[in-house]
Amino acid sequence: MMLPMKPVPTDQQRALIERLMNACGGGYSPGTRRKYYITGPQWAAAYQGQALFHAPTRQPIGFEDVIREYDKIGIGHWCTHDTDVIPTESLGKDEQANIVERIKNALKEHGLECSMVTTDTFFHAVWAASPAAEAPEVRKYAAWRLGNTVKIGHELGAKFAVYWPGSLGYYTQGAVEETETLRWYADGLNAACEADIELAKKYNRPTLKHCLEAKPFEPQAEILLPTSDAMLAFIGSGLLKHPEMVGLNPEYLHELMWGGAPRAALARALLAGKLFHFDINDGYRLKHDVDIAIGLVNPLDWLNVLVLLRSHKYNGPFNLDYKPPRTTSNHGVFAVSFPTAVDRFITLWEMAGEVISDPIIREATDALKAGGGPADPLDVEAITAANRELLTLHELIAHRMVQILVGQHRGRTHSV
Ligand code: GLT
Ligand code: MN
Ligand code: MN
Repeated sequence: MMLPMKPVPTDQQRALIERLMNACGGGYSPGTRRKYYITGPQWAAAYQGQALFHAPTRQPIGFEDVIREYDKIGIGHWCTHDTDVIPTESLGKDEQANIVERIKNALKEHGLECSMVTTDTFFHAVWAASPAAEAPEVRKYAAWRLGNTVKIGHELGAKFAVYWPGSLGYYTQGAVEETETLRWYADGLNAACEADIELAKKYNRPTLKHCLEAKPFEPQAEILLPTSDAMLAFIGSGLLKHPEMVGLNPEYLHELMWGGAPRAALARALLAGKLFHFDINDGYRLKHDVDIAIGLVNPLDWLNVLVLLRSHKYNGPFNLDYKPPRTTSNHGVFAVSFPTAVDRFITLWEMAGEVISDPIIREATDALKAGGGPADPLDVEAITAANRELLTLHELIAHRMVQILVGQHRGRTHSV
C-alpha cells in the first residue's frame, strides 16, 4: 500500500518543482528558443491572477524583472501595453521619456527586442463608453493615446502595433448607433496610421504593421467587431485611409470561443494577406477568455494550425498571450509557465514539419487530389464511385496526425 506523502515544507517546494521539471525532460536550450519569433508580453508575465471574482495570488513584477527572466528562458522579444509600464497620468510627460529610456536599457542589457506595442483602451473609466464614445473629447483622447503608443513603438524599435478594441460595443441596445461608432473607431485608427507615417519619417524607420485583434464576448455584452472575419470586412469597408497598413492579430482562443475553427479563421486571414501577428494560447469553445497556455487543451488542433502556418511560410510573431493560472506562484511563472509554453510551441512546430513531410500523409493527400478518374466526367454516379474508396483517406490522415502527435509514428505502441 502507498503511504501518503509527508507535507512538503515551504522551503523545499521550489526544489521539488525544479526536480520534477528536470524529470519532465524535453526542454530546449535558451539558444534554441531564441531562434523562433516568440514574443513575451509584459502583461502575461505580470498578471497577478486577479480575474473577475478573484483576488490576486501573485506579487506585482516590473518590466526590468520580466525582461531579465525572458532573457534567461530564451524569449527574445518583448511587448507591452502603454499603461503596463507607464502610469496613465504620466503618459506624454517627462516620466514617459524616462521610463522608455529605462526599457531601452533593460532590453539592450538582456539582448531582447521590443516587437510590439499596444494601447490599453479598456481598463480606465474613461473608456466606459468605448474608445469610440459619443463625446468628441473621449475620441480625441483615444486618438492621442494611439499616436503616443506608435511613438513609443518607434522609440523602442517595435515593428507591430496591436489594437484590441476592448469596450467597443454595449451592454444595452439602442443608445449606440453601430455604423456611427464604427466610423468613429476607424477615425481613431486613421489617426494612428497618419501619426505613424509622420513618425516613421522622423525616425527614419518603416511604418509599423497595425494589427486588429477580435474577441467575441468580453468586456461588453455585445461586441461590434467580434471576430477576425468581422475585422477583415471592416478593413475592406472603405472607412480606413490606409487599409494596406492594417491587418490582423488573431488570437487562437478568441476564434475558438465563438465556436469557430481557428485554423479556418487563420486560413481566411492568410488568403486576404492580413495575417500580420498571432496570439498563441488555448482554452475552450463558448466559454470566457481563459487564456490557457498553448497546447494544454487542444494539442491536436494546435498541430493542425501550425501545419497550415508552416506550409504557408508564416513568418510573423507568435505572441505568448496567455495567463499563467492563479495556482502558479511568482516563481512558477518563470520556472514552469513560460518555459513549458515555449517548449510545447517548438515541439508542435517541429511536429508540424514532420506532418508536412510525412510520406504517408503526402501520398494520401496526393491520391485524394488525383481523384479516381471516372470514365465519364459528367456521370454523377461514376464520379462518386470513382472516389468511394479514396475518401477513406480522410480518416486515415486524421489517425496519422494523432500518431505523430503521440509519437506512435516512431514505433511507439501502448500496452497495458
Ligand atoms: C487583453 C486581451 C488580449 C489582448 C491584449 C492586447 S489585452 O489582455 O484579452 O487578448 O491581446 O491589448
Ligand atoms: Mn490577445
Ligand atoms: Mn484571450
